[in-house]
Order: sequence, then structure tokens, then C-alpha cells
Amino acid sequence: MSAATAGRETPTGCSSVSSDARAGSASETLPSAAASVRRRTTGAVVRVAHISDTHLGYSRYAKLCPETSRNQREVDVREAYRRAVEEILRREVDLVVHSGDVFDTIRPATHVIIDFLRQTDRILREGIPYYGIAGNHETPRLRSTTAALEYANMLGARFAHGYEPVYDSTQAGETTVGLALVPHGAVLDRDLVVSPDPAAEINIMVTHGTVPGLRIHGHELGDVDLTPGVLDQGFDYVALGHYHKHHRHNHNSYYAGATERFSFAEADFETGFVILDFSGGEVRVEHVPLPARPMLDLPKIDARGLSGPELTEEIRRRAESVELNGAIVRLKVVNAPAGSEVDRELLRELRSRCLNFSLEISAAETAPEAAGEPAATAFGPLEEELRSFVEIRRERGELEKEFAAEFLERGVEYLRSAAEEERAAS
Ligand SMILES: [Mn+2]
Repeated sequence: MSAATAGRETPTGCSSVSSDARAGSASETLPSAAASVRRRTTGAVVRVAHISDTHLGYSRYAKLCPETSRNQREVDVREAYRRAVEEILRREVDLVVHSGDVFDTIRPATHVIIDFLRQTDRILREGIPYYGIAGNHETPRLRSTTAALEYANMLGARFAHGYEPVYDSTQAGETTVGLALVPHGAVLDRDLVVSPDPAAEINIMVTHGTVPGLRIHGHELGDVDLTPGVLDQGFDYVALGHYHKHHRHNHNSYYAGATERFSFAEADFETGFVILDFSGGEVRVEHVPLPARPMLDLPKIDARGLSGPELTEEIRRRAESVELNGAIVRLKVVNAPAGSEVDRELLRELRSRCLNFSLEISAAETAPEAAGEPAATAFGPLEEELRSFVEIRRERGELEKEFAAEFLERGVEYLRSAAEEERAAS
């Protein structure tokens, strides 16, 4: 972080993401007043909150929250979970399910666990049962390691975080709800068959992974880990986690979507969670959008033939087209002529206004061997070294594929922003 940006916090500096949580619910039926009377009077509707991929403990970028001195993104994801809990309590649900990646890591820091327990306990203290599973991010690699989710179980929640499904049932008024909790660790068993509870009126499965046929930006996601044998077992609802976009897989299986955004691939995903209303053998699914910090992937600049001042002007124009304050912003520049200089004053201003402004200048899109461009070359060899380091370990099986990809992405980002800082300071 350059000294120029210190002491100039943006309006969305700490935890204050603009809060219009009530706006724009995706519900298509029942006005909310009718909905809130309904449950208490008839008892016939069972309402469930399905939340997922909170990734508590995630951190990124250099900026700290001025109040807590913790990483700002870590505070953002904590606040996203808190907002979700508040909305869940407001919605008067009978039951909460979390479909995994509660935590971003296997061993979250103590304060991250405590923040999670504090919010989770608000639900449990209302007498609302809370069920969940471990996702791939928090599943211990060794069976002897205890998952941090076990702390929530000590408060009265029920999280399955091992390598076997866990079955339970709970009462929602007169209705018995059966739960099949299938943690990510159990999904690895290809022969796994998960069955609904015949004694329960409503059966919910909670699991975490990639369903067959899931396409993102036209590409099939690799590594399908939820086999049809797991998914198609007559459940009334399958609460899915892993894909961070709210997504309907089929009539009874939905990804809730994440509560925050964790990469530029997710820049246009709507953050929030899901409310389910079970009634008369039907389930109505409503995505409840919640605010999160804006993430903007600006349209790429083709700098072929542009002088330094012209490129600066293009960057300024892109930046002026959007609301940057407090946002996480990326702008890619390709085909930058050798030695083209971007105005440092502009970059300093953009960096101070955004939570993070990442300008990725590459000398070429088509000719990777083109040399002479500072950002592309300054850290080139180091970046290559990092790539091969990760690749070798991934092939050896020392790093899980997904972790390796994220490790690499994060590493490259650090190297690039360091290169940028260096250029801005020089
Ligand atoms: Mn996730």
C-alpha cells in the first residue's frame, strides 16, 4: 500500500456496504404480510432458510478495516454472514441449513470462529434448528483433524463434517422434517446412496459439490462430484453448495449462491441466500438478495498504437463510467506498446477510491514473447516459477486441484500488484 492512499478511506471503508437488504426480493408470489401470518396460523407451511458458501475467514488485498485493523475483505464476509442471519431471523423460519464452505479454510483463526459462533447462536437462541455440512474448503485432509464446525455443534447446531452422511430429523410444528447431511468428505465415495426418511413428511438433503451438466460461461465444470445416485433419491429438496451463483439445477435441487463474491468470475453474481416454503407437497424457492461489496470487471482496453497519455485517458474514461468508491475493480490492458507510461496521479487516485484497483497491463495478447513492458516483464520469471511450483505439487497430489488454482490465482495477483506498486512508486 502506498503512503499516498493512507488516511483516505472511501465511504464504504469498513463494514458499511449500502444496506437495502429489503429491496428487490426475487419472490413471485405471496405478499410478505400474508406470508408472515400464514406460518403461525396454519402450521401447514414449513419455511426453511438455505444459506451457503459464506467462506468466513477469507481475506484478500492489502486494505485493513480502520476500526478492527483486520483485513477489509475478511470483515466484509463476516458482515455478509451477519446480514444473512439478520434477514433469516426477520423471515421467521422453522429451520436453517448451510450447504458448506462455512469457513474459507480448514483452520480458521480463533476470532473468525468466534464471530461465526456469535451469529449462529442468535439463530439457535431463537430455538431454530440449524443444520449444515462441511464444504471442500473446510474439510480436513486428515481424518484425525477435527473440523472447526464442531464448535457450532457444541452450541446445539448440527454440522456433519466427516466422511459419512449424517441423518437426523426435526419437528417444524406438526411436520417432521428429515435431514440427510452429506458433507463434502462423504461425496468422494462414488457408491454412496443417500435415502430419504420414510417417516418424515418433508425430506431435505444438504450437500456440497458440482452437479452433472453444470455449465459456467458455456463451459462444463470439471470434476463432477455429485453423482446422479446421490442427487436423484426422492428428496423434496436438495440444498446444494459449491457453485457461488444462485442456480436451479432441477425441480428440487438448487444452489443457494454465496453471500459474498470471491473472484472476478463472480463479479456479476447476485449475493444472498434462499428461502424455501414447503406447502402441500410443493416447494417454493425464493432467492433473497443481500448487499455485498461491488466487484467490477471493467471492459478490457486494447492499447495497440496508443501513446502513454492516450492510454491514461482510456483508463480514466473506463473508470468514470462506473461507481468506483469502495469497489473491487479490475481493468485489463492488452497490447500495451513497450514503455507506455500511465499517469501515476490517476492510478493513485483510483487506488485510494477503490478497495482494490487492479490494473493488469500486458504487452501483448497475441505475442507473449514481446518484451520491454514493465508490468509484464518485471515479475515474469517469478510468476512462471510460481506456476511451475504449483503445477508440480498439484500433479504429485500434494495440492488439491481447487486449492492449487486458488493459490496460484492469489499468488499471481500479489506479484502483479507488487509490480504495479513498484512502478507507481518509481
Ligand atoms: Mn465455495
